[in-house]
Amino acid sequence: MVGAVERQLQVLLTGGPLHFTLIDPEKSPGPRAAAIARAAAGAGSHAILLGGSTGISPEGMGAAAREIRAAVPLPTIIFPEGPGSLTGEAHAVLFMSMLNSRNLGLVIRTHARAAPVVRQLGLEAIPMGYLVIAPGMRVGEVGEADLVGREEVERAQGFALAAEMLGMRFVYLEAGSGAPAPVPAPMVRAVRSVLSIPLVVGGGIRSGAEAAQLLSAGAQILVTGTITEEEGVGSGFRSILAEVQRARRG
Ligand code: 1GP
Repeated sequence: MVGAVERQLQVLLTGGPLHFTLIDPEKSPGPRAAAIARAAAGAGSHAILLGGSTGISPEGMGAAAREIRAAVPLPTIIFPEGPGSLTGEAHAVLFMSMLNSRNLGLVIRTHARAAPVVRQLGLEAIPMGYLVIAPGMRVGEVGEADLVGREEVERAQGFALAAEMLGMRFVYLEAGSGAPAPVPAPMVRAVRSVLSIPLVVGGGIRSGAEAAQLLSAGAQILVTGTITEEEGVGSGFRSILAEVQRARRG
């Protein structure tokens, strides 16, 4: 069943592409997370994702989600690292399968353990296929990803289409947090061309120019994390948001 947060995102997507701000509660605990969220919302970001580090606790996640929800009216969505990321303080969780992991736990087995907890917490689950593209960075290593090469466009299309056929309602192409370059625009364009569900792109987006390339290739949701952890909501972040707003107007 499509929940309230997902419906809200669907409505927003009818107006053009969106931007999500990823905040890591380990690097930016409670009050700092809220400050980043406030600034990001002020700059026009559409949702807050909470996640990132390994070893996050439900308490840390809960405190950050609580403070963010008190600070901004945006959807606050868990971008889980594992069951330890779950807290009922958030609005929703990206219930995602790492499609190209060699570890079955990250494909489906952890989900079987987490699903009853998600239900018990009353969290909205947003089903998503998550595909790690080279270089993959830390999530590629920890996630034991069988990385999709940057030129392996048809392989990426196959995974994405399989996710849609399995009933997942979003596909996320991830280059890895802090990647030296984002997912290549030709791959984004090719994947988008076979999908009818929204395409999320993240990892290594640091400039308006990169955002513009990805948006014109058909990315519907851009995710950035490192830029705000390192620079706060500065000119780089604002230039990315300006491109998203331009695409929404255009
Ligand atoms: C990581 O795609 C997100 O999962 C964001 O990446 O930290 O490089 O912005 P960055």
